Amino acid sequence: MTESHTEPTLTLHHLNDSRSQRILWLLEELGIPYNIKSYQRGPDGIAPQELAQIHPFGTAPIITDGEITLAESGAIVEYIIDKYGAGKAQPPESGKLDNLFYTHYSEGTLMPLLVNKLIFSIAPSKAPFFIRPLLRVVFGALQTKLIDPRLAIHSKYIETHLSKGQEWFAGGSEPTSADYMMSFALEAWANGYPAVLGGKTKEYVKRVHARPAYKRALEKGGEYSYAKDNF
Ligand SMILES: N[C@@H](CCC(=O)N[C@@H](CS)C(=O)NCC(=O)O)C(=O)O
Repeated sequence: MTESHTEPTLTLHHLNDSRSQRILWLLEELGIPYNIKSYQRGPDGIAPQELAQIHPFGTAPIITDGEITLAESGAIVEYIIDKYGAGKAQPPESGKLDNLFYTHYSEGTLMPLLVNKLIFSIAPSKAPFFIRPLLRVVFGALQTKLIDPRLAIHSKYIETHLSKGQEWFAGGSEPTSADYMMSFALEAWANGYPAVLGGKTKEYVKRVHARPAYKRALEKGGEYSYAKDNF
């Protein structure tokens, strides 16, 4: 009998140092056959134009699967688990609400705060040199008054949740959509601004990084700045 090698229909459009790393981790955990097409950010950090030819947003991740083209990592995570999960990555009954909450909270609230923090930190250095001192004062005040107090609230909230003695956000024995979504936000936070993160949260990020599937995802995706555990 001859072996049949059918090409996977699913392709992940992967940008270096980006949210598409969480999709790679998911695909490796689930053991789903997939193609990967890699894109590199330019020197300005912006995604290359080729990504906008796949989906008008031009951001990562994007997947294509037969006729389907899908952007937005939360939608992609849910689509893949639903279509290819074969019963894996499901929360226990007791963790369904947590799974729902953390799956949406990551991109809905946490990532916008972290992205604002990043923009406010780097904006002054992008301005003409003579207005940089003024901008440093303005953006510094915005961080201190607006962003940092909120990040402190969110850090405490996440730490309290992860202090209940459970390994994963939905409380089961394996990662679920909540973890695929929270992993990127927390590893980016741990690498950029670790001081305010709690011990259980840091342990959680290290737990994600220790998964064999996560390590395989790193090999497939190439250089990724947020996988370092030096926090
Ligand atoms: N909420 C979207 C955000 C997508 C997004 O902003 N992706 C970033 C990478 S982490 C990107 O492609 N940035 C490059 C650019 O904006 O040029 C998602 O979760 O997919």
